[in-house]
Amino acid sequence: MSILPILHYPDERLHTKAKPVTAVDDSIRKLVADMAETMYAAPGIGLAATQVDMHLRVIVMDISETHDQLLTLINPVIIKAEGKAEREEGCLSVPGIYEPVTRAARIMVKYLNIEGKEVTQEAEGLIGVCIQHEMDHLEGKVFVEYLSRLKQGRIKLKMKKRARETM
Ligand code: K2U
Ligand code: ZN
Repeated sequence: MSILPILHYPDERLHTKAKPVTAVDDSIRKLVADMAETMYAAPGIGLAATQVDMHLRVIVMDISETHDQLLTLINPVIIKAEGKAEREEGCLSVPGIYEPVTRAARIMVKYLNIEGKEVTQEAEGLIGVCIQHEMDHLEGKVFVEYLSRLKQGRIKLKMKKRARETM
């Protein structure tokens, strides 16, 4: 397994729309293993393939306290979304920035698991927010795009300054 580099906003590659997985094969299982190692090392509770410059519809998540409950979502589709809920969000691609985002309070999501089996499950709270956040990444959307233009501009400048300082 490998720890993969995570793209940082405003890297244009974060705005790539991910393509569906056509077969849950060894290459996908290797990608999932590398994404999981990368997520745990960050540390984070979710990671989309887009963030490691792999533009396939794959998400890994683990919101457990013990960091041993990995959830893999392949070709996820939200089939129902209800209510509204605001929550402060962060993002491994926008380190150090935390801002409130309003999303659906409850969702029903259909996806393929790591065995290639179709699963449909309801999600709310932190897992619901994380799934919506990660699925945005697969669409090429970063959570700061829900903020005002002014805030987005300030964050972009801050991230570009930080990138220059670490060169
Ligand atoms: O996409 C990512 O960068 C992963 C996020 C997942 C996430 C974002 C917002 C809300 C929940 C999950 C990272 O894990 S950000 C780190 C983090 C950790 C705990 C709670 C919230 C954010
Ligand atoms: Zn993110």
